[in-house]
Amino acid sequence: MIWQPEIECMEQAALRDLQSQRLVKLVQWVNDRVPFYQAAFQQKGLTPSDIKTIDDIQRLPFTKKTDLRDNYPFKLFAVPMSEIAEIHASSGTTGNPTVVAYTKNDIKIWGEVMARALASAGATKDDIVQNAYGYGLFTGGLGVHYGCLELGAAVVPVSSGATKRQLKLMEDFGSTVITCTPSYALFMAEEAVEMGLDPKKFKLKVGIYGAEPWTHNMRKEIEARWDVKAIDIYGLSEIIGPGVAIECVEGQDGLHLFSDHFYPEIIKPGTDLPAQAGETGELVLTTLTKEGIPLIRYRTGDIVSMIEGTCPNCGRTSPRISKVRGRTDDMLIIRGVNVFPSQIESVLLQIEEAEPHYLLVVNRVGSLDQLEVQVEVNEKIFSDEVKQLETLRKRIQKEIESTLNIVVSVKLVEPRTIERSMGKAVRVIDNRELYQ
Ligand code: DLL
Repeated sequence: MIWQPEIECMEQAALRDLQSQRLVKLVQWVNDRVPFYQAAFQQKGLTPSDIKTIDDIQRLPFTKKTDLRDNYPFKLFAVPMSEIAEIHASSGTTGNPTVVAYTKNDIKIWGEVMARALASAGATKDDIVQNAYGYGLFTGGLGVHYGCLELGAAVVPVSSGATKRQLKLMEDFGSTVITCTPSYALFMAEEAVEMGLDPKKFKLKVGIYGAEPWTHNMRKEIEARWDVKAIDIYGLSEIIGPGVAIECVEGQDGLHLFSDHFYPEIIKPGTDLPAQAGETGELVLTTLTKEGIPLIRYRTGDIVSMIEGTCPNCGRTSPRISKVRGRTDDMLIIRGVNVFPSQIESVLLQIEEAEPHYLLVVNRVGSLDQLEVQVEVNEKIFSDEVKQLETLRKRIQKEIESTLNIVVSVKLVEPRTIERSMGKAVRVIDNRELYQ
């Protein structure tokens, strides 16, 4: 179902007009209210009247995560605190957290785009949505929650964790939609089996998974374990939270980006230059309608490609982004070769004997980088003879080396020894800083 067909299926020309109007208003809005933007525009010799259409967006300066941190906590807010309805923040492992804020109208728009997202995944008001994204400062829980209210679906605000209770509720309530990270979906399936339940027998029809990178192969794995459709949802707190883009259940082929609110550009990584049409690069987003803390040309760090044109599967006209391939800052450089963890995940998940649980550990030995891929195998394989395990280990090593063109070591580890995640999974431990 298309929640707002008059917008989601808008003619391209009308969409561009709307984007232009909104950009003009936004530039004036931040120039009048946020000294940071005023200074940034001045530095480029720009005044708001220079921005007349959406095509002028390329003249505007970029914003980055460090701008949010440097202006901690409230200096990028464009409205007085009396207008702010909700504040969220990233956990921020180092330095200041990233703070974001919403006016009442921003929350209304969040609910709307999330209702579009849920509908795109096939949810309706008849569904019971078990929302296992964390509630709290993380935007996942409340974002999905507002979307369910708007859609009219019954939301179960169970949050992440307490997995046994989670599964009991899922069974007793007959939840039809689950929302959580893909890694938590796998963990829940494992726990269900441990509890003597068959994940395929739950009433679930669809899972809406996001907040961390996951490959197509991981999708197959989750779909097979749960017998559900696995839909990819993308978003980030700085822009709104979940609800920036989502796949349609009809195609599961690219994530529809709600570009009437979030204007996308793709930039060649490491530069300020636009990528060619269809080329993979860094996603840059502008919040066209945000009041509380609008962001202009925000560098998300997420690596995607973009497909323009009407979706042949559902008819939405907004551009689609590919699944996120990784982040500019989680790309590993191993002896000069660029490696995304998702490339390794993709290889591992094609190997039947390997479980979808892995950890990448990078060390520096002498002056050389060494990547160790730890991967779990199941009970049956693990109890095999040493010789068979060694053959498997070598096979995995060869697959990774020939796909990625790097030398790696592979360590097979016992079932259920790699730490499970209820939120965003940690897949990489880079010890190289320790040696510097
Ligand atoms: O993760 C918002 C969200 C919640 C999205 C629930 C989807 C579902 P942050 O904590 O600010 O916000 O993290 C944002 O997570 O820049 C990406 O690097 C990554 N990310 C989010 N969704 C996806 C996805 C939420 N579907 C950062 N695939 C983003 C890959 C994703 N990476």
